[in-house]
Amino acid sequence: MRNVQVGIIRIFAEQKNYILKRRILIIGASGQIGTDLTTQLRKRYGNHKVIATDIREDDGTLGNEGPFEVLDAMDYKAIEDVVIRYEITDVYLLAAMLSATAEKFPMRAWNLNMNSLFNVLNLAKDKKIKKVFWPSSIAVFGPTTPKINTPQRTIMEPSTVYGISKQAGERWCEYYHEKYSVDVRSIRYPGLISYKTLPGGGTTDYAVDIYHKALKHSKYICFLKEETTLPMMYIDDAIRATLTIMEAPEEQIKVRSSYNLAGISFNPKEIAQSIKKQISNFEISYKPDFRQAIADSWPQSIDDTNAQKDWGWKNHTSLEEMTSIMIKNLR
Ligand code: AKB
Repeated sequence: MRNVQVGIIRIFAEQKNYILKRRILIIGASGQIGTDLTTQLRKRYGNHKVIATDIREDDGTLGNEGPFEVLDAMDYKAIEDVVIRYEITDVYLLAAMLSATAEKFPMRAWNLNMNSLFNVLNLAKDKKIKKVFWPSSIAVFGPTTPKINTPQRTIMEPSTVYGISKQAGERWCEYYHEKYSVDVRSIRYPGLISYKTLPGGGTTDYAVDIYHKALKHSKYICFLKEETTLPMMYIDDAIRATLTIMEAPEEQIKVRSSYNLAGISFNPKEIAQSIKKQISNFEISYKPDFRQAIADSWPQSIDDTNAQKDWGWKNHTSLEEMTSIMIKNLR
């Protein structure tokens, strides 16, 4: 009995120590997820405890709020140096090449997406950091995957360079957790929609670009066909999911590859209709290109029962709400 009590006290003391000492490193902080995530993490834990880094110089946004460093996600020594200097405990690795760009530069995409992950997983394996967040994607699924309500565990034969790298990454995350007890947590993000950054080489990015063009020119030429339904999510929901999974007690995280996450599903015709309600002269036309094949290989909707059960996930923002927020802020 006494041993159990001593054990519990020790776990609480360790947890308290970790919370007090928590220092966060974000790699790829200037991208779509990083821009919003850095601000939210700084609000939660304090500006000086969240170190934003990116391969590009800061444009004055993140560096004004707190520490910012130029950092190459492929450079293990440089990452290790930042980890030691700032006494980092948690790393969010957001640097990656997205689906459309990765089709043009397969080897560069593979090298960036995989080597950056190994750099961070190895730091955790060697106990230099405590916790890792790594984003996966609906791109891990492929043409042979069931398209509607795609389950957590199902056929996964991705047919894109990006999808292959994310699928391999998921296997490595699970492996490092099983073999080396690395506390790595991950979400399969759907297409994300936000207003703070411009589209960054993804296939779902049409759903960001469409708002910019609607406000500027009242028209948009879509590179996907009108009926191409894809899983999507407003950025605030995605950030809330990321913070929730990272703050959940370790034993609640039962999936160590990556969690399915459902938001809203819509196609170009439906998003255009929601924009037209606010910009009545808005017109959409369609000119599908190579990105159509990528979109056709992905699911239309996602079953996220595991995320709901394990760490209480629930999406909030609807398509209509998202359209109002996007138009108001971009205006
Ligand atoms: C992309 O379109 O490449 C990304 C994704 C779905 O991961 N937004």
